[in-house]
Amino acid sequence: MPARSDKHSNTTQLPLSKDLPMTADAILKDFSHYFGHMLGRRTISADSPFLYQAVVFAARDRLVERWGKTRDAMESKDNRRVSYLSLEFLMGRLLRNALLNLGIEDETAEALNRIGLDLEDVYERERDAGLGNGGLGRLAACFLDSCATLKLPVLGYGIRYHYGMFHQRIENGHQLEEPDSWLREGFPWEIERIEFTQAIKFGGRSNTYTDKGGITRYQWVDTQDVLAIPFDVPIPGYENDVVNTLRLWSAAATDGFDLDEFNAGSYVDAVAAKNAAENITMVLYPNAETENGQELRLRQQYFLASASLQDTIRYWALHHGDDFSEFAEKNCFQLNDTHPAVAVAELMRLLMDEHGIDWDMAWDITRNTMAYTNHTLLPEALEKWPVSMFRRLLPRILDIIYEINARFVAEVSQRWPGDNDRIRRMSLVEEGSEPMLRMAYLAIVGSFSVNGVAALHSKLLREGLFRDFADLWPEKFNNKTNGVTQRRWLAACNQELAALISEKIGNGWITDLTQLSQLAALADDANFQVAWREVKLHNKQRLAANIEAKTGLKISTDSIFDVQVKRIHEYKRQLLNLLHAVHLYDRIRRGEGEQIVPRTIVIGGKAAPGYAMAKNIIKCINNVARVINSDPMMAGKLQLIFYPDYNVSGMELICPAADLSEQISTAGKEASGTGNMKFMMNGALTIGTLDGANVEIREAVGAENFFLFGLTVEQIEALRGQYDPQVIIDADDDFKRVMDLLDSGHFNRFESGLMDGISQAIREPADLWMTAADFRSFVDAQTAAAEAYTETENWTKMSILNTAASGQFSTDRTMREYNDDIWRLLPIELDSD
Ligand code: 62N
Repeated sequence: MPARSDKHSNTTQLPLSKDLPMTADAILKDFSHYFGHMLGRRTISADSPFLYQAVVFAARDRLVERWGKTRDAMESKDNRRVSYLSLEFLMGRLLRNALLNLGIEDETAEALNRIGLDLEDVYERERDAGLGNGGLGRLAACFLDSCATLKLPVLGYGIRYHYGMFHQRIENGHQLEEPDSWLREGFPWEIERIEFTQAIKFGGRSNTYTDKGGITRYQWVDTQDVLAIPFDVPIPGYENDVVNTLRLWSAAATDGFDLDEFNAGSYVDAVAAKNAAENITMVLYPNAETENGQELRLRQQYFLASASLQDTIRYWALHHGDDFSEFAEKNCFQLNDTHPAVAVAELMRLLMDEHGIDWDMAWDITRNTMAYTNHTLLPEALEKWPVSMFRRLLPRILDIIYEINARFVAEVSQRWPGDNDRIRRMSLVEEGSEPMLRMAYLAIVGSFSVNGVAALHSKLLREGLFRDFADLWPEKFNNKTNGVTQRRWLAACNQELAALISEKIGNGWITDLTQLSQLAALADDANFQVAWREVKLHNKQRLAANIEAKTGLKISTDSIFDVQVKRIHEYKRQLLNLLHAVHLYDRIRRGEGEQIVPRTIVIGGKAAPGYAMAKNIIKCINNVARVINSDPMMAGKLQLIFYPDYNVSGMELICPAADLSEQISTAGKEASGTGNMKFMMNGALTIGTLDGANVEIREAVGAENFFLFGLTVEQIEALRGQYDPQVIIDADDDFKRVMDLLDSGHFNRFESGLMDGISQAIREPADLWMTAADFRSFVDAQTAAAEAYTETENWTKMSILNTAASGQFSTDRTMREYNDDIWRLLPIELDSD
């Protein structure tokens, strides 16, 4: 191939040698080269990190070839592209999915076999890339997989945290947080791109001057700059030769950083002070819903927004110079919640201050490129920042937000003259002793699209949280129900079920999940049912081994695996699950053991380190678990497991093994849920409330294949103000006994008072989560589920029907909808097409 010159910039392209073969021979040869020559190792032992690294390098070479071709195809077309801005990408492990998508899992396994190694052991060496808290971060990762598979030109922009989501250790039932130094042995997937480094401004002040044309312009001066260095991670599509990019920014000090603040004698101190800059990307904030206001967090948000926008504009200038007339046609920024919402003001600043564009044109561009996705209905979780903090850290950005607000308020008062209350409600600035910026409102005002993540959630946004804005701009609001990628959440994590499905209906479901509906015709087939149960049993055995390795507890696979894994939060109601566990314990103790269907309850999830109630819930679960698991009366009937350090890799073992999926949030509180979809896809039945995407799951699978319980959103709202949990408890003997057990000290013999907090929370008339209100219907639905489980053939049928009906919960569908309604991208056309 001849060297190719680039018409836009003064560069030439290095011709790649012939494409690398995808054979076991070639993979083994490359592996040996990396292990022996590059990493300089000779001794092969299964648990060596270098072995894992050498396998990654061999795979990465094959990705890099396709990466270059993808880039060439995009550059030659200059088509519209999307930047997905997210503070979190919860990628998990990458090797198995990379090999699956490249179509070389068998060849790589064969290559390693020849030198006596097992690819499965190599997979186990990889640490999770835990750059996210939970659903929001994992959704971003699933989106990237689907976009690459659909050949959509979507670039992920995030932060390369040095420390990802903390590891959870359980000691005497308490959660202890340990740092996740996931980069310590290196992250062989990434490629550092120092050539695209950007400078990010902080502090200083904003200044006006008059330009050559006599126009007043603004300048942000006397700043302390921090460098943003990008690290690229390849994102392969499924067997389509597309490789997209996840670009993660890492902070570094500039050479001049702070040096002038020290005298000549303090050179060493001055260099040490570079830490302040580099701290920006040190650690992921582990808050899943609230806890706001940390200055370092605002720095992270602005750092991501500014670096990513500058990178986009740098690329734009390569092709278009200073002509921004088509910028909005060719670019779109999808904001993953309000975390990167400061991008609205930052794009205004870059266009005006750095590129000389006037306000009206800059605003036109901004409002036609930004799109905002909301992920929460909890009003207390909406991000707000003190104006004073913005003034200190981002003075020029604050100017711009004030100007946006002034023009916006004028628009509102023109539409509703004299409606001062409405203006106060809608203002981007919340007045008070400490004025605050409302980031969700900034995102709405600055975007052309605002979406929720499940049908119910989007409806509640329009009618509740964002009602005033939906009145003003109804056309902006839309729904995009979440999904999950079936490549990771079925094909890779449940290979036995995947093989069984493909044997019957072919493997088209891997890129078209709706094909799973063909399984419905087999739901009554006796032989298929036997095979289906066999796979579930193997997956339960695999999880049992994993739980024993982690906790030392042996669990019985001859029981319902009843699973709730997700972040610990009051609205998700792990407490309701615990009440049911105590109720079963109580029944068995009172001699009803014969009537109890054996059950293993698994609860897993992390609590935000500052969320005392969530940490207390973990402790209480562990205390109840210890009593249950050590009581001989419970043997063969009931076990309660707290799964420690739940993460992406944990879910890959858990969701294939579950019989019953707990989705039990208070109606109107869970935006969507995505774990619910992973469980359904793997043949679990759901016990759930009418909340988030549960509503759509139940519609898809049919009410008869779903265990519904609990109050609806409307009933919850109607009950507020007259809710009296004590009356509910007193009227229900089962509930009374459960509360008495909790209050008696039975589960906390030497820890007096431990259960008081949760007991009081359940009895609290102002309990936002109304746990007691749903106790009876939850217990009844659990009883129905247990009875259904004993009818093995019918249960298997329902399980198959759940998988069969999960087709719409693929992120392939979600991404098609984003693309049809918001992004309007053309697929990447490779030369080979
Ligand atoms: C989840 F700003 N949200 C939803 F730092 N948030 O709860 C779930 F405080 O219902 C959805 O299915 C899912 O998004 C995907 O749409 C969620 O995971 C966070 O992780 C989060 C992280 C940080 C913050 C706030 C929320 C912070």
